[in-house]
Amino acid sequence: MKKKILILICAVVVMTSCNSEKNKTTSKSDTAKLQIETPDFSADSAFSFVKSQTDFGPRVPNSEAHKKCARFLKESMEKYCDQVIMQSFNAKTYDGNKLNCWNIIASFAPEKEKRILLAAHWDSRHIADHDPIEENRSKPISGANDGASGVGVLMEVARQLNLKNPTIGVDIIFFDAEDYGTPNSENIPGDWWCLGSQYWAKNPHKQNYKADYGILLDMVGASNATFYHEGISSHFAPAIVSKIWGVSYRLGFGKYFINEGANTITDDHYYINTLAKIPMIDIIHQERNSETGFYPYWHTTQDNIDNIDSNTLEVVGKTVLSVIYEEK
Ligand code: AHN
Ligand code: ZN
Repeated sequence: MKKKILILICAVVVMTSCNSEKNKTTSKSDTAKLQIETPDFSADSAFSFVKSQTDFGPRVPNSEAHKKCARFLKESMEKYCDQVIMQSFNAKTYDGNKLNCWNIIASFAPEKEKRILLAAHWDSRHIADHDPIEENRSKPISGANDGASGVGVLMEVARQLNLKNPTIGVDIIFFDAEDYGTPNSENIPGDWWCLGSQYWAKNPHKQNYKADYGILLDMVGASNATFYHEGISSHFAPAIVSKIWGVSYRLGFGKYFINEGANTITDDHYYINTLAKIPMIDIIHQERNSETGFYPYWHTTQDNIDNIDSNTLEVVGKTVLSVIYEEK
């Protein structure tokens, strides 16, 4: 009797192990198939890149946190990219301040002719001027979404490009001083937003720098973000908009990347299009029913790491990576 039970147990063990072996094989080949269609992109890694930035505190130009974060971004990108250039410059603000700034330019295969440009801004806004609570409006923001999210996605993109090199060359620029524009309550004529991209467009890191096109990420980390065809993007680079929204739809991200027009935003890509003459689109979270047209915590103290959703980072990262790997 005991022997019979033992045999039975052995048989069950062998059967289940065979079975699980079979399942393993099936799921492995499934994964391999999926990998061809969707590139590897770790949402957790991207999230931790966002958190590392916000852990420094608000990255307002001239602050200690800003300086420390610049160093962190430089050293991180040096691990993944072939070349990193720190482009330092001074910028004059709407209130007569002088800011010490850096555009951080990281390149893959800088010698290649055919290349694309990816960008996000790494500074965070000095004032939460859209905060519902009056006392908060003079405080700086954490900028987890507005700034750090785009940079975090591009850091993970860089980590993946280092693991699996694309055919084309890629430049990743983290622009400084995008968000030091005039307070909501003031109207001071002048180009006070996007100071880093304005500087780079007039002083590219390389003479005769060329890229086929560019992709800007701005506010790509909120839950259920909605990315519409932004106005400047559709005006200067309609074919790039179609390409990117098409890739995203094929990956199953149609809930995020919506094929409808939306507001025109003065963002870094405006200066890359008009001054550097590189067609660049903006993947930026807009909402039809919010007061500002942006996500509800825009330029408030609530734009912090607690309101970052790694699913959104993943959707954007996988879309950008697929676009890059499809370029030959
Ligand atoms: C304007 O509100 C004119 N531009 C906003 C661009 C921006 C600010 N993106 C992030 N923060
Ligand atoms: Zn902003």
